[in-house]
Amino acid sequence: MAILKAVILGDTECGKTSFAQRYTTGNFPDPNYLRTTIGASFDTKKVQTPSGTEVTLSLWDFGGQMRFIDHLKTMIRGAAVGMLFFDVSRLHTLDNLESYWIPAIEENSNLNLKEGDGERFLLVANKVDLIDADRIDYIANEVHHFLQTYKLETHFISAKTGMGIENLDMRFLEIIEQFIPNQ
Ligand code: G3D
Ligand code: MG
Repeated sequence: MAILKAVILGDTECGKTSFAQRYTTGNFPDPNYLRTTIGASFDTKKVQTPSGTEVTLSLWDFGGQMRFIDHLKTMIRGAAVGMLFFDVSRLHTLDNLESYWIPAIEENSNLNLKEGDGERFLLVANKVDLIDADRIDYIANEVHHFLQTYKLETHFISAKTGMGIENLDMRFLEIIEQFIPNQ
């Protein structure tokens, strides 16, 4: 079975671990048990692409502490696909994707997001349960830049309520299918 490496990147507290837990176990973790991720953690998940190919996804979740920067490099190396997380209630986390996380990917891999590899990633706008609809319209406008510049498609989700996760999952499977490494 093909193994595909996927990375989840973005500032701390954006809900990456909450999402990864829900994605691999189906449950939102009890915040009392959600400790700040130290270094990087990874989990595997067997998925089936739309055409029926089975793939083992190794999903890497980076903790975000800069003293573990070496883990970040290891994590990014060899990643085929991924998700870039920001928190809709803290929009500087969106800016940091462009100023920090996208350059970090490009420096530690042979991917170039502006030159087509943006299609390997999804932009994930998490915590939509915290904001109202007007605000979502405003943010949809802000993320348009990422679509134009990197072809990064945005998904609004709540790792807490589960909103938007089914769509994100379906779309991610299509991307996985497109980038399964040759056996
Ligand atoms: P990280 O892995 O990106 O650092 P975490 O983020 O998954 O550790 O989540 C950080 C905090 O945000 C946690 O709360 C978590 O419960 C909360 N959170 C994650 N996703 C959502 C969401 O969709 N909506 C809301 N409202 N909260 C979310 P604590 O209280 O532990 O800091
Ligand atoms: Mg975490």
